[in-house]
Amino acid sequence: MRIDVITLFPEWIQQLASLGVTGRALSNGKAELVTWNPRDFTLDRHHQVDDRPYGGGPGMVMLAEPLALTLEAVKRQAATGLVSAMSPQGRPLNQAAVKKLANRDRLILLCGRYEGIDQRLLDTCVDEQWSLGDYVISGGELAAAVVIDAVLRLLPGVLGHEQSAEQDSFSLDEKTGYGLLDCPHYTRPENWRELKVPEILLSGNHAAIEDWRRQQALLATWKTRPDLLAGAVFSDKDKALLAAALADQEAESITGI
Ligand code: 9D3
Repeated sequence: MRIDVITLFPEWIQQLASLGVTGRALSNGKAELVTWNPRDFTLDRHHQVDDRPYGGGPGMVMLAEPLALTLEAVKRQAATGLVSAMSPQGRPLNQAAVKKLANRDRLILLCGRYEGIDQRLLDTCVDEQWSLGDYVISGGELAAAVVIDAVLRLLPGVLGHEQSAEQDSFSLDEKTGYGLLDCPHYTRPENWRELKVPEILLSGNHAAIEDWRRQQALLATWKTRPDLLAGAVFSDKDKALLAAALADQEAESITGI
């Protein structure tokens, strides 16, 4: 996969090239990361990339022309590809969107700064906009970094264990059509400051362990992220596991154990 990132802070994005999963994917040649600074595509003496908003108001707006010239240079170097802007006005990113992005052989990520980008550039040169969610961050670079990390770890051969990506929370279960939060995890020691590892995980009974993990995942999702279960049609097994977990919880809250 080739990823082009248009940003006023290319060094932030370039850091990814040396770190963790993204670093490995890039050094293994599974992906190529190229950054472009719109400041290098300004034609004036001051290399101006932003200006005051028409109509007044706080902050600055990114100029259309340097971004258009940058995008034209990107496309000269590697034919076509959808242009994705990182923006608080975008569709919220989720794992289903990440999977679709990972299937492209090219990503062009445009990072906004300041109050935003001139709307005419968005209307004519940008194909889609992605947000990280309903909170404010200072610019698109962190969002692009998130997209790049989430996408690269889905590429074949990037993660150590091929299955890891598929087992993650939120990977929509093909069979049931709903995604769950992860179950709790434990490692040594068995007794840490008087806190024991759940007995079942030490039992060696793999079928029972699998059921327990599924049950814990269902319960965690039900309690913390009921939105992930909206419209879910539970299998009979999941229904039984969740009902039993909720009944246990109810009993605990009554008896206080
Ligand atoms: C008061 C209006 N603000 C819009 C919510 C102004 C504003 C805040 C932050 C304009 C731009 C930004 C910079 N943020 C991003 O570029 C951004 C972002 C975000 O702030 N939240 C979630 N996802 C993203 S992706 C890019």
